[in-house]
Amino acid sequence: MNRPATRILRAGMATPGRAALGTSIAGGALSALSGAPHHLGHLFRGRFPTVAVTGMTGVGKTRLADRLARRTTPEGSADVGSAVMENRTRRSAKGRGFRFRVVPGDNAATRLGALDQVFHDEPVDGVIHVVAFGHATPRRTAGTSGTASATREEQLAAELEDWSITAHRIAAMAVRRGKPVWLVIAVTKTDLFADQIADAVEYYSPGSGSPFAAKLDELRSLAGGARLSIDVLPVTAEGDKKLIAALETRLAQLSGHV
Ligand SMILES: Nc1nc2c(ncn2[C@@H]2O[C@H](COP(=O)(O)OP(=O)(O)O)[C@@H](O)[C@H]2O)c(=O)[nH]1
Ligand SMILES: [Mg+2]
Repeated sequence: MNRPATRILRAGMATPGRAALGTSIAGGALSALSGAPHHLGHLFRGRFPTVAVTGMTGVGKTRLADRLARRTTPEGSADVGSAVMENRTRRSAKGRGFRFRVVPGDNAATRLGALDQVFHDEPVDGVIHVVAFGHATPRRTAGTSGTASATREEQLAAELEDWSITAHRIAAMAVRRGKPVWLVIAVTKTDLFADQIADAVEYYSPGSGSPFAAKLDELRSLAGGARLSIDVLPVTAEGDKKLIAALETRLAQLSGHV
């Protein structure tokens, strides 16, 4: 379980230079401080890498983003599925951190707008695509009672459809962008399938021959290997905290924090 999951790192895709970032901030901060204060917000926003959190409804995006942002999800009050973009900020020591943009999983117009925002208008530095190996919590249609249910096969099919849409957006962004983009496939809810974690990681890994992998391979060839790094990491928002810690370590590496 602690063995590193599939990790594909492209040669020459070193982490963004910390020195370069520091220099531009230091230089800019002084002039902004003495000048127009409204520039400050923009300046500091630039310090934290932005991360899109994608994946279908009920898969565990909000929970995971809350864990990463050290925020407690209100028990009971949390509605599965959200139609609006959720923003979470993780502030860590030494002024490092992340801005997470949780893209709504529901196929509403708001989702399209959110996808445009994170992959086009204000392109993110990285993407956490959340999957749950067929364990997404089905969303009940408003006004109906009884438990919504879907088989694992149906869930995996829905997840695949969701992934094709997102993968195309990521490919388009990677092609357009001058700098490399990273993608982490976060296989969450592993507490629900603790004995199948290796199988799940395999299913979501490039080159594994699964339907999900086929789309991942397509994304890699569209985007170009040097432009995109892909990690597959098992996590859970409910159980083993070591898995979240491993994800955080990887995010820090990918963002040049360490
Ligand atoms: N067992 C378990 N349940 C989880 C985990 N992550 C999320 N959930 C549950 O799955 C449901 C959907 O999670 P949520 O984060 O709202 O999904 P979202 O629609 O993708 O934002 C909620 O009832 C969560 O409590 C996890 O790691 N393990
Ligand atoms: Mg949510």
